[in-house]
Amino acid sequence: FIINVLEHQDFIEGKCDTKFIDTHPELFKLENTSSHDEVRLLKFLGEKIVNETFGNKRDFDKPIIPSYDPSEKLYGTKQILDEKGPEGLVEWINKQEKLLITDTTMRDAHQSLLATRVRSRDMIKIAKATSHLAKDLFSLEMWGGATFDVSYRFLKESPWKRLTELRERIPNVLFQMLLRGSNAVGYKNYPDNLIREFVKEAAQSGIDVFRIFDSLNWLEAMEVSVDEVLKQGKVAEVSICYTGDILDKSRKKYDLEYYVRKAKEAEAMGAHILGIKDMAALLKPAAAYELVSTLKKEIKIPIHLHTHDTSGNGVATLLMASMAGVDIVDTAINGMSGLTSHPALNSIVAAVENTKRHTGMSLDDLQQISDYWTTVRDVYYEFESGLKSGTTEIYKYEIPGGQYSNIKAQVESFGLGHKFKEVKEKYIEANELFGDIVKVTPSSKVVGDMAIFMVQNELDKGNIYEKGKSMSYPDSVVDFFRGMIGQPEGGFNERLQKIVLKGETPIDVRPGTLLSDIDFEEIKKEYKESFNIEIDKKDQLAAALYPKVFREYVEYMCVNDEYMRMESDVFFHALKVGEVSQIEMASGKSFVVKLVELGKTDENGMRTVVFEVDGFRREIQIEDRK
Ligand code: 3PY
Ligand code: ZN
Repeated sequence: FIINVLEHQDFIEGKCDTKFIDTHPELFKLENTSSHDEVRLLKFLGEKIVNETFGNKRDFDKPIIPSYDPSEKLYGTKQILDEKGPEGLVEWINKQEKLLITDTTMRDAHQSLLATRVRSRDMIKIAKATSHLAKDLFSLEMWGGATFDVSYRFLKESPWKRLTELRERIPNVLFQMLLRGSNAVGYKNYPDNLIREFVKEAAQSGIDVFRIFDSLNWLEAMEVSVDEVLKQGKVAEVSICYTGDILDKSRKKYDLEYYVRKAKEAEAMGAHILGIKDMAALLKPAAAYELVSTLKKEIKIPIHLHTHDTSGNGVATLLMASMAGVDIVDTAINGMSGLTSHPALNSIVAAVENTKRHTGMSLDDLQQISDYWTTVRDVYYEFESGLKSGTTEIYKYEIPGGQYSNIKAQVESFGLGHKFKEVKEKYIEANELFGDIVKVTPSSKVVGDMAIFMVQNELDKGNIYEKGKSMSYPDSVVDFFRGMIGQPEGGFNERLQKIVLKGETPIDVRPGTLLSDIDFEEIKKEYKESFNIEIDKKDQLAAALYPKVFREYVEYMCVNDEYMRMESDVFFHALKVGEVSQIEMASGKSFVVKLVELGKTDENGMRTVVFEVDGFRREIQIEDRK
């Protein structure tokens, strides 16, 4: 049959809303009465096959979900928080001699290794086993950072649904998210009412620990988020980003005294836990010992250390921090650890066994979870960064884990692939020009964009003040100098600021105080008018945070299904010729689909793809866009 819907004029012109299909039942009078679900599915697969995979696909092993005792009673950190509140949890943490462990596999590990592409399906399948086999975890970081944006933009799934589904399956371990202070889970400052509503909804949907940071370590910018987390009765982990090298006494700006001062400010703000956020893996082992042992004397709240393994020194850093008395450390299950990701969870557990900091976790159980992820990871091979070994050049460039694995592709997209090394060198120079700032989302993007701009325009520290006078700078750089990202330690480079702003006066207050409130009713109305749908608070928040991305997601959903239940090998690579797969749709209905053959492209540029669905032959024509 021909899929009639694709040929309807309204569809071609994009004038579809969620009622489009319901109001045109004639489009579905197909031979063998194919269902809507089936039509959508074949179109999805056909598109991928004709324009991406051509019916080829690697063989992937099936991930094995480890067995566990489902009758086992689960009582973990989540129950401690729910029963005793954040203060009770802090008291419990302070009493522990064991090293507490956070697993970042479901958030930062794949954000840093696989461009944040890991789908909910793969997390949900291992969720129950994780709740049993890793029941002694302190927390699971499974939300925030880039996951929100990427879920809608690339995976076409709702991050809210991920949160709810995981919460249902993991009732015993705290869920943790990364919140970029006034940038929430985005790249710019948002109005205060959006930050508050977002925190409230996230807390009510299952987030327990909010790791809050500001990309310039400007604590004022975190006040609204911290206040709302406290109001929600959840755990506020106020984080200070680590940059520079406290062991290098010639670098004065970010010395030990700086971190002690910031930690005390965080404690005074009402933080339950202090996070040390070493996003670029710059905290060397001996520095970790010095920093943690000093902070343990200076503040009373527990310390949670986050680092990456880009240099190859990550495990050593965590072990030295453990010896200095750090309370909690971030790790990733071994199959998803190392390099731009985090130090390996199982390895840390093994390293502290039979010491007073032993975690109580079972290496055999953790191995099974790691094996699952190793197999799952294979399907995501096209998102791997290609980095093969740890590199100490990170100490020089100070590029965060996620950006380091990404920047090569970004540089290539500007046609500057051959100048990659030069861009990295300019990253150092751009940072110096900005007065040595903390580099983490979104300030790291400012430095990265500036570095690329400097290479493109042959700018350097010497010539920028003359040659760069008449140039217009990347939006992120302009925003930074306008004060829209916040106030950097030590202030702006005013000479450069004048060149970039060209007469505009920068702000020196928190941008949130100048932004008007988001009108959620207005957003609701807009979606009602455009798509004839009622969107709830979660979707309204997504629309406010990412107006374009969320609108495109809703448009996509108008003509496609939600493929959250589809296996990732099919989602990313469709089927190879001859392959048979049982595919589950959002409605719960499933089809047994076989890719029979791929026809030739006809004179109108259309290609026929032949499937068998539940034993019936189906043909679909897809535009060949190659
Ligand atoms: C994020 O902001 O997403 C980060 O992971 C920063 O390190
Ligand atoms: Zn990180």
